[in-house]
Amino acid sequence: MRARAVAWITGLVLAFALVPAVVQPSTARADNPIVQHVYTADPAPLVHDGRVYLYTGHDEDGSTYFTMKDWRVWSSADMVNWTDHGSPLSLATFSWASADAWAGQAVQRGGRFYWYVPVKNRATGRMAIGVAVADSPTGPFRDALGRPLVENGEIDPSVFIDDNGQAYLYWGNPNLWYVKLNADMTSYSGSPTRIPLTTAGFGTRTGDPNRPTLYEEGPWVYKRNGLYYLVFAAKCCSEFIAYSTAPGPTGPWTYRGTVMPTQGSSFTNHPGIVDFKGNSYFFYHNGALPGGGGYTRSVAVERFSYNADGTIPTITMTNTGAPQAGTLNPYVRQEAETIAWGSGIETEPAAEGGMNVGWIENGDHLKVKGVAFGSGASSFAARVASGSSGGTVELRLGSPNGTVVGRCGVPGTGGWQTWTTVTCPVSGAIGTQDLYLRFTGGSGYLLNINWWQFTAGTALTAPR
Ligand code: FUB
Repeated sequence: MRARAVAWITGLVLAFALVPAVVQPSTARADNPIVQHVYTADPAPLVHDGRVYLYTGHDEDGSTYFTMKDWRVWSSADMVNWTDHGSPLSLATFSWASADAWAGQAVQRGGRFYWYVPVKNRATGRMAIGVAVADSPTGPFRDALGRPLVENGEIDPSVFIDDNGQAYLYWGNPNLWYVKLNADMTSYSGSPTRIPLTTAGFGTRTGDPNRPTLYEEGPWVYKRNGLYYLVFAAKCCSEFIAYSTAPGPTGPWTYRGTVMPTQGSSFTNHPGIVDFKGNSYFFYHNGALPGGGGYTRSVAVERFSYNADGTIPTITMTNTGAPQAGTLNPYVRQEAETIAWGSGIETEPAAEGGMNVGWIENGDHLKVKGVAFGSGASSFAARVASGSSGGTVELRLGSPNGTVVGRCGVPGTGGWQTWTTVTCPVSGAIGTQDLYLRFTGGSGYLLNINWWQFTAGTALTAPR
């Protein structure tokens, strides 16, 4: 998505008009949706080693159907600054898959990461569940089996590992299925079992005799305080998120009501719930970006607290998102693709490894939220490349037009992946601030940036 800054802000205002819960006048306060430079859908969060990893689908720009070809991974240590890890899983990973990179979930077991996804089986033309495996939460992922794990034409796998080590795979639309996974996480015991879709278990749908309950798709299963939760997308095609609970992983399920009402311009929604750093978070998707809608969705997050009896409160979509869980340390290397809000930028794999921010034009910016400068920074370093004549990285506080605390010139380096490190003095960066990297220069693409880092201390030279 190569949104330009002005069109972006105009579109943002329009988009927020579509989200009735909260209307914020300033882009500076917007942290939902989580990602601005591509459309994302079907969130599946996973907490690992002090970070939350977010596995999503990827809606193509201008899409008019669920023509999805790859999945994306993001991660955050604070729920507001999200690092883009690119696309370590795509249809091409599964030699037997032809289309429909739809809603999946990744789980960890025994130091490995297993990502369960629905895709269309080229040979049968039916939807099947594949499983990919990696040694790291960000991949690279490879097809674990070279064939579907299970196939019955239904979608949206969710995997839950109980305290006793037994893992369960749930999936389904229009039915709801489970099967017990073996400890290898890539095979199962017994046959897929259909969970009875009773109105007591999954609520009452009116108007569709073929679907008497609210269950539609997108199951998300977990356990909290001995109670099993099955959160799901309810009632196509203006979906809301509902949930059921049970005393065991296979039921019997009791319908508990709405988690998130129908809101926004996407006719689907999709749940993901985790606890992180002592709080609970609900992930979902909507159509809140410019150009957004039912096939151009974006993932967002809200913090919530369970009621004392374990029920889930009603959660509404906001554009402010979750409060920041901690601060960001500017005195260690930060990836440029760690972003709270990006305007006009894109990302791509960097020749040096990881991702870089690119397609930067005059006036584009990155917001990094809650940067803990403490008693002050003296200098800034950035890893940059430019296949043109370069530009300037302005370091501003509070807003894209806020106080300038540093300016770093970037020369042409002879190529968009020809990297060099530039440094410049910094003055006035004190306390905890929202940092904006604002890019200026001539016309066309200016520069790429791979990472940045401040040095603590007192500046000898004021910014020019
Ligand atoms: O993203 C494609 C499909 O839309 C997912 O599999 C469903 O859950 C719905 O979100």
